[in-house]
Amino acid sequence: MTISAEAPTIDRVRTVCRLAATLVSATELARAVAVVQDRLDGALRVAIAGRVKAGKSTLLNALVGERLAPTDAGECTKVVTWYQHGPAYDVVAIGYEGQTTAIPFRRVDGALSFDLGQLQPETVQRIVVSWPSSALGELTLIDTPGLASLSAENSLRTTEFLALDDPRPSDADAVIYLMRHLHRRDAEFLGSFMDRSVAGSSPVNAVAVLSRADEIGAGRLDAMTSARRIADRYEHDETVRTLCTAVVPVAGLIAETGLTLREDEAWALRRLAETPHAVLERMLRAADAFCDPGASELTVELRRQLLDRLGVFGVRFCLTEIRAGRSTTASELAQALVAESGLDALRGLITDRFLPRAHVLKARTALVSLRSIARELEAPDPTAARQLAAEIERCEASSPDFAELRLSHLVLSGIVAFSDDQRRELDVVTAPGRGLEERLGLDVAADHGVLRSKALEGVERWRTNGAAPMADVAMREACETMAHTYESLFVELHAPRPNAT
Ligand SMILES: Nc1nc2c(ncn2[C@@H]2O[C@H](COP(=O)(O)OP(=O)(O)O)[C@@H](O)[C@H]2O)c(=O)[nH]1
Ligand SMILES: [Mg+2]
Repeated sequence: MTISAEAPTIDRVRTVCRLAATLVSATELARAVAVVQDRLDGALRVAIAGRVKAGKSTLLNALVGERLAPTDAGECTKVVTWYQHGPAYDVVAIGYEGQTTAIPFRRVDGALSFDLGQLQPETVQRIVVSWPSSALGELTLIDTPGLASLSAENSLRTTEFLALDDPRPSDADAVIYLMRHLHRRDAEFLGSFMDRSVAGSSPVNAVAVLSRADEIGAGRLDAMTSARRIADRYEHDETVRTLCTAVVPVAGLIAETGLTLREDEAWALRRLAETPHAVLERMLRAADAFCDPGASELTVELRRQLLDRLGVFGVRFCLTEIRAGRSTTASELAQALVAESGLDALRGLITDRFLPRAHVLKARTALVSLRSIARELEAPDPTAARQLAAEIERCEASSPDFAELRLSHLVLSGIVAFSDDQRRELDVVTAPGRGLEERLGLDVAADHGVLRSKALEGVERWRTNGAAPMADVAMREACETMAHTYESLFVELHAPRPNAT
């Protein structure tokens, strides 16, 4: 089989999939190959990972803008759950043998509610929620039960899914990792998750969230500013830097409630804002004081609900907005909450870092899966297994996209020490979805000749860097990929372009 050098990476992987389908057609692996093929055409799969109660399900709801993921401690929070776009509302449980069972569901106060009924959680490999939401158009979000959860069994289910100490591939193309406080186990966990890939382990598909950011500073109004400072510190931490490229503070609860705020809740907040200042301050010191029956005319039940939906920080924030006359209606409060929550920064990371690379990240996950299929094929058919493995190698080695992914990995994980300027250059020149001029660091109006000489200069400079006596193998490889990248830009400049003169 030959793979054309020009074929986009995902098409090359499709070709390998077709070969795999032929090679395994008579075996039990046929279904596994079909799954890999299907997923190449589907949305990018982003897992939300982190310890139990880190705020994963709440953050997922914020990203979707609806309360779909259960945030209580019910049975369903113990099972890996996929939230994907679908033409109709549908919830199914998928067993380990691939068998599906429809799960009844309903909406209670706007929140999706479902339970496993007769099914035992240990027999369910995952739950799939299909929902006609535009937020799920490009992304399938995967909620995980959480590491070091209430029971050792839950942790096992998460590690199994993320394939930590298992040669089996992970189902996710990218990961949002939630951390409340950085401790060793978080770093270890993130490290092992990244430590499997087509091109070596890669921090290029992971971002971290400093979650429940509103709780930093015990409900004070400057919580998000403090959280930003802590997130910056994490982002510059040597260990964290090798594992993910960015850390953003997000108050998932504030975002979730902002996106689903009801008129009656806004009304209750406005009533509460009429309480004398001194009384309000006392109420906001602790949950008990807030719910003290004599403290306000609002029923205790309503106040409890407000606390559940907003936390102390969120209630204080809304009351301050109302008293200052900045936001009073439900839609104004909703907007202010979302803006304060930090959600936009996370959305920005997904849009800038994950989505433009979606096809390469999906191709990479597919190759990891195919490689594992090739290993399983070893026993029933060693010749076919070798043929498939060789084709996977060839596909990986011949794709500039994989080479660039590996380059980013080498640099971001600190294996190759680029200077800050070189890191910036790498970011610019490999930026997915950008124009040639921008990738060469030049103005859109730059002359063709200037573009060409800039590309050539890049090729020469990186070849020289790679030939330096101190450059080790990894550095030489990184410099060679940089040179190749400039070379391909040079070639592209010679390709006929619509406006080229
Ligand atoms: N104050 C505050 N509480 C949060 C936030 N995110 C989640 N929580 C609360 O923390 C608890 C656990 O959240 P959940 O999303 O179920 O965490 P998970 O176990 O990681 O899925 C729930 O009571 C949430 O209401 C947040 O951003 N701020
Ligand atoms: Mg959860």
